[in-house]
Amino acid sequence: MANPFDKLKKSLSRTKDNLFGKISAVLGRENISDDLLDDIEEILIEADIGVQASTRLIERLRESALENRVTDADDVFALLKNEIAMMLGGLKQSTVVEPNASPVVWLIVGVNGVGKTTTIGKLATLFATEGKKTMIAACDTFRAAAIDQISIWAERSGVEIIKSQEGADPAAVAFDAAAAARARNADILLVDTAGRLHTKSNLMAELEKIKRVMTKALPDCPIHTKLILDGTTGQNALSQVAVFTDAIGCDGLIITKLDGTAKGGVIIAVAEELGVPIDYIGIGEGVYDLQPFDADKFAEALFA
Ligand SMILES: Nc1nc2c(ncn2[C@@H]2O[C@H](COP(=O)(O)OP(=O)(O)OP(=O)(O)O)[C@@H](O)[C@H]2O)c(=O)[nH]1
Ligand SMILES: [Mg+2]
Repeated sequence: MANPFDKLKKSLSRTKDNLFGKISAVLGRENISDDLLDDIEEILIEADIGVQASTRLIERLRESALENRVTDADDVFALLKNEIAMMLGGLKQSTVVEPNASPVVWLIVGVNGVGKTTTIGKLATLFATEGKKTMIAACDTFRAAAIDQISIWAERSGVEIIKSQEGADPAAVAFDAAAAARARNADILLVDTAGRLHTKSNLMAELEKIKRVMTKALPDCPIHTKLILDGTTGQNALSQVAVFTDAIGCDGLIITKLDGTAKGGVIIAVAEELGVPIDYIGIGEGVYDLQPFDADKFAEALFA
């Protein structure tokens, strides 16, 4: 298996080209000037880093250029790398096993197609290999195919799944899964949820109900809500965080599909503007294509 950092670098190569390839091209052209800084700012914004983070990065570059601490392309890259690592590093990740309270519940939520079910498959495999007793609740009962899909992932990762029929009440499945996880002494219960119902308010009401049932069934256990974002959607990811946070709260993000997209800069916008911790990133469709998010490594991979 490829070394994880090499894999990360390879996955981020399109984002990197979109950002630093373009910045390299303008830096080769002229000395640092206001015009050049404007060009760099435009590249940052176009690369989905967001206006707020781009403005801050340009301000830092301008200050450093005035003080003569940044004079050539290498200095510009070193400064951007450090600043980006700092923006990303301000976020704390959540721990999977918390003392004296098991199971820990992770409600996996997000709009349709972002990679919820796949991410649960990857997490289940990861946690199981780390020796954590992991279980899955199949609370996306909206489509029969969803139950089949999560069942395949459960089998692949060798973890137990609690499921029901298509059309069953997801909150009832959640209740059964909570009881089973407690009875089997599970360390972590991963809850798959629907991404689309008839309306958005239906979906939010359903997620809220699942959360309520979990909290009631496992009153002494930490119930986390992890929002899955598709890294290829760019700035739209920011509004998804706002919608889900308002409706049900969310204490961590998992950003998927960073492989093969040029829009991975959105992770910097998310960190700078929203401050919600990023727990993991998805960098492929395979079971091992998930990495804990590491700010320094991520920034390093963007410049390596
Ligand atoms: N390239 C890539 N594809 C991914 C990644 N994560 C998920 N996918 C793909 O995205 C597609 C949708 O994934 P699902 O896991 O079914 O998404 P979901 O959020 O559960 O979808 P719904 O249940 O319909 O809301 C699948 O084809 C996955 O293989 C990733 O990190 N990289
Ligand atoms: Mg799904």
